[in-house]
Amino acid sequence: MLNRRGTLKLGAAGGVALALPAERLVSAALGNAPTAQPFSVPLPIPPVLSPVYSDRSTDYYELSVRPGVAEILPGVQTNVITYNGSFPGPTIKARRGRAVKVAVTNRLQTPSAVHLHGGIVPQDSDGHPLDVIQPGKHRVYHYPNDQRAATLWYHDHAHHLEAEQIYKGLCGLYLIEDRKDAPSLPKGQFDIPLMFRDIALDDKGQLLWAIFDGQRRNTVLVNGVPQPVLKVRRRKYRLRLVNTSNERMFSFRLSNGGEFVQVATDGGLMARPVRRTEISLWPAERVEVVVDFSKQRGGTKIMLTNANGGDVASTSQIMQFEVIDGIRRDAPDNDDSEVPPKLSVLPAIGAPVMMTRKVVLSFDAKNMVFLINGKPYDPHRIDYTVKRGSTEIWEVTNADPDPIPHSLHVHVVQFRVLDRNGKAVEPWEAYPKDTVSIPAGETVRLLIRFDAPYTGVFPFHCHFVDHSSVAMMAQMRIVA
Ligand SMILES: [Cu+2]
Repeated sequence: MLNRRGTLKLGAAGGVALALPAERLVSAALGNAPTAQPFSVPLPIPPVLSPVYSDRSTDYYELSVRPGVAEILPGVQTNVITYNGSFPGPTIKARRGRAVKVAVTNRLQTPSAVHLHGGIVPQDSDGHPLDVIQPGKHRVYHYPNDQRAATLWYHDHAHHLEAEQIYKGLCGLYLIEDRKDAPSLPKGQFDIPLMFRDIALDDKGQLLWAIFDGQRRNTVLVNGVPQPVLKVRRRKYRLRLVNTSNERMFSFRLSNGGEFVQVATDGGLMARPVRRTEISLWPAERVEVVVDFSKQRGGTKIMLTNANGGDVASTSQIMQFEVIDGIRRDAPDNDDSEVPPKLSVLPAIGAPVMMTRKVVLSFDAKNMVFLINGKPYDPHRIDYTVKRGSTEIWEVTNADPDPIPHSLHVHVVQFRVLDRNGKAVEPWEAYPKDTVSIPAGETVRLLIRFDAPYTGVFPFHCHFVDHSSVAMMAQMRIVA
C-alpha cells in the first residue's frame, strides 16, 4: 500500500490509483482505507500479564524488553520497542499487601531501567537513571504493594534515553487493587483502561523520533491505535485515563456535554466523587472517572474530544463510545454498580512541617538544556537530603515564559497540592498526587510526607520526558 517515493497508493474503483503527498499519509490512510475509517477499529485492551509463579506472599512475573512490531494503522507493521512484544506493554494487576517481583531481561542494544510510576518501592527497584539493565542482562524488581490501590504505570527511565524509549513503546499499566476499596464501582469488563499518547509517523507508517518534536506528533493513540471505538452497554463504566505522552496535554470532554464523575486521581480514590465536564490530563497524570451511558439510546455515538487538540481531527477527536442496545431493547442494562457518596478515608496530614524548599524549573535556551534550581541533572550529585518520616513543603515555580509548561514528579511519595499561585486547588488535584502540572509562570506548593520505609537516592523531575531526558531532573537522598 505504501511505495518508496513517499506516496500512498489507494486502490479505487475501476483500478485508478491515487497518489497523495506524504504529509497527508496519516489522515489519508485513516480516511480512505476501507478498514481504517475513524472510529471503526475496536479499542484494544492491553493484555493482562499472568504470573509465572505465585507463592504465599508474592506473584512473580517476567518481562522482556525487546524490539517488536505493532499494527498502529490497519495493515501496516510499525517497528516499536516493547515489553513482551506488546504495544503498549502488558498490564500487571497487583493486590494491596501482596508483593510482586518482576524479572526483566533487556534484549535491546541500549540500556533500560524500569520505573514504577507512583510506586512506593525500595531504591534498588526504583529504576534510577544509572541503575540500568545493560543489553543482554536481566534483573529483578521488587514491588511491595504496601500502598493504597491506584492506577500506576511502569515505563523506561534510563539516563538520557527515557524520552525516546517511552515514545517508542516502553510503558505499561500497573494496577494495584484493594477489594475493600469502593467495591460498588463498575468492575471487570466495565473497568476500562485508556492509555493516551501522541506519535509522529513517516510516509511508511514508521515512528519518527526527534526530541522536542511535539508539533509533529499529530497522531493520538488510545491503547496503541488512533481513533478507536468502544462499544458500550447502557450502564455505567469506570474509565482509567492515563496520559503516557512525552509532552501532550489533554483537555477531555464528552461530545454530548456529558459528565465525568471523577473517583480517583494519581494515587487512588479521592475522599468523595467530583462531577466534571472537562478533564485536564498532563503527561504521567491519571484520572479515574465513571461515565453513565444508561440514559442513552442504542446507536448513540459519543466522542471523547480533546479541547486542546486544535482543528485537527487526529488530535481533537480522540475516540468514540458507541452505545449498543441493552439486553432488553429500549431498557438500560441491569447495573448494580454505583458511585458511593464517600469513596475513601484519606490518611491524615501528619507531622509538623520540618523543611520548606524552593524548586525552580527553567529552560536555558542558549544551551538548549532544562534546569532545576539552575542546574542540569547530575546523577552523582545529591540535591536534597530528606529525613525519612518527615514532612516538607516544596514551593515549585515554573520560571519560564509562556508557553513552556513543566510538571513535577517526585519518586516514592504521594503528595498533597496545597495551592496554586496562592489559591487552594480543586479537590481532584489536591491529594493523592505524584505528578503536578505547572504552567508557565505558576507556582504550586506541595506538602510531602516522606512516609515510605525506604532510604536511598530517588529522583524528582519534570514529567515532560523530553525535558527530563535533557537534564530537568534532580535527586534527593532519603536518610534514616
Ligand atoms: Cu519540563
